[in-house]
Amino acid sequence: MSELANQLSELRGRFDAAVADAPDADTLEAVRVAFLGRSGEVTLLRRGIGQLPAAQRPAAGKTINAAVEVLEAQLLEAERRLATGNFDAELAKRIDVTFPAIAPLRGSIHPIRRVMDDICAYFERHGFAVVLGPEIEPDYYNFDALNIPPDHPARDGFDSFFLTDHLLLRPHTSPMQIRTMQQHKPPVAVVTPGKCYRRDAVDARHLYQFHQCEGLLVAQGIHFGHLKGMLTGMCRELFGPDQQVRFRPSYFPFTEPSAEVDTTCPVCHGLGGTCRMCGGSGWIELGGAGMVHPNVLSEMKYDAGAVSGWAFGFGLERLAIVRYDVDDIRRFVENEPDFLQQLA
Ligand code: FA5
Repeated sequence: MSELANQLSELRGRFDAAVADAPDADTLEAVRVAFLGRSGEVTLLRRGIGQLPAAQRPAAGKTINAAVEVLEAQLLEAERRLATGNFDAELAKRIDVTFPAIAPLRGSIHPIRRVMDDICAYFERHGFAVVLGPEIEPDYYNFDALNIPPDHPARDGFDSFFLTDHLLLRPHTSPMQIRTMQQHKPPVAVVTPGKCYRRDAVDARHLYQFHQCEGLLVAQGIHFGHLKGMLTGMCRELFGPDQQVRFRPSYFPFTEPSAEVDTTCPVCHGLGGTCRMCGGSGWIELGGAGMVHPNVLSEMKYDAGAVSGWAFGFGLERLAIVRYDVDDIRRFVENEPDFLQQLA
């Protein structure tokens, strides 16, 4: 082997070891400079070609060029190896594949929907049908047929959104009493949940869009005791046996006698004072109820002498406030995931 070949072979040995030991890109660059740089060992060998006899120079040049190609390929390969190695090391540092996976966010049924479903299930178990009705109703269904003529002051209590002179967003679900009795002869037993709208100022217990569930039972021999029993049973089912419920005499043009149903305020627990939920009374109103007025039965061509009935309309948000111990009705429409998750 020529002297040049010997020198190259010895140099290769050291080059291989240096490349194999290089822990990072900077060291690798230093190896490149030491061997292939302007004053590197291989460059010095190339310069030595000039001192060889002319006949040997072309072969020596070829040998050195071939060696440079091999060394450069080796450097490239080492660079690639280091880059991938770093990536794997970074990956190992940042990702612990044994760490428990983050569970995906799960949706849940909205608390108002849950209350609605549970009320419907309770009444269905007692033989009632669930029916739904329109949210836009003529004033006849909202008022006239419910014994509230145009000049009746009770209309003011249902601060309504009128769309035209005679068409409005329903302020209560009671129009469904009328639609039910128009379509069916007695006996009828329905519950009808849905959205209602009123021009009420929003506060801890009022929204301008809320939900009610109406109930209507008309048959022979129905009396107030049946109403009281069914509504007390519903509150027990929703709230448990310890929540106090009271029937307070009240007035609705479409029922006689009428009552409002209250329960102990879930915020002050009946203490009143400056409680902003109950306004200091210690009670919050859940809904209205009463025996269907004979004028309404007659308007529906029912024989008021032969059948009697009761009706009720409860606010679902109010029921949910009590059931889930919520301090403000607005939480049900803010759709705050943490709040909804807590009640899921
Ligand atoms: C009525 O709407 C009658 N239609 C109820 C009724 C039906 C009486 C059948 C007799 C027979 P009232 O206006 O009181 O009644 O409303 C009933 C319930 O709806 C209230 O007790 C309350 O729970 C809920 N409610 C009324 N307005 C709002 C509001 N702005 N925000 C949230 N809930 C409301």
